[in-house]
Amino acid sequence: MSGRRCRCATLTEPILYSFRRCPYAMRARLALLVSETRCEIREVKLRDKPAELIAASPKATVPVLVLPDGQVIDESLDIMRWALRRNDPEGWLAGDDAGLIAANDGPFKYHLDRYKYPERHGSDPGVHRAEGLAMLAALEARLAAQAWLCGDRRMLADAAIMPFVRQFAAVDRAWFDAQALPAVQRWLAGQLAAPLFAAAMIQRPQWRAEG
Ligand SMILES: N[C@@H](CCC(=O)N[C@@H](CS)C(=O)NCC(=O)O)C(=O)O
Repeated sequence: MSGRRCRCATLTEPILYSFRRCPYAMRARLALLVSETRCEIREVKLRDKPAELIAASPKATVPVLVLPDGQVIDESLDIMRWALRRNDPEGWLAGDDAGLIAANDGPFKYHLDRYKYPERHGSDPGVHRAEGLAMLAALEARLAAQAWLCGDRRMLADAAIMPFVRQFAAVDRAWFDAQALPAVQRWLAGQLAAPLFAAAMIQRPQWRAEG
């Protein structure tokens, strides 16, 4: 949480600056939906960020949530936890496995980026794919023993990590499907098929300030 406050016109519901395909924004939207938090979702383009987003959060990453009182939350996990502390009908906060999420957001994301975008990083994608796969083996071990990362139902860790595994899988779907990761593949497919994910992925036109 940045502790910043937005000097904007009085809001009646929170505003989420979001980018549909961003995995961080995706997990924020999943938590906002499951917590039944009404908000206005403003779809932005990363190459054409609105001034309102930058004014609210100068680091200008998405997602950014601006609350009706002007408080700004500009870290996806903080948005998830904020929303779920308000209302947590599925008990997601019981599955807030900070260690697992940190491994995803740190090393797994590092290897994902260097596998997915070798030209940006000057990286060998095969090396980083292998590192990512080794990390997925740890998830496989958990998911072989229980249906979800923290137990027998979806919780915060599942929603926080899934968008990154989805990206990893999508780089080369045939290769991913051929790996010995049956539990991870089942876990991913289950989340992608869920109505919650469909709701989180609704397409919206690019938001522009009126006037
Ligand atoms: N730690 C941040 C990371 C958010 C992030 O890096 N989002 C990317 C998009 S997936 C972004 O906005 N990057 C800035 C840019 O591309 O200009 C969070 O969890 O919210």
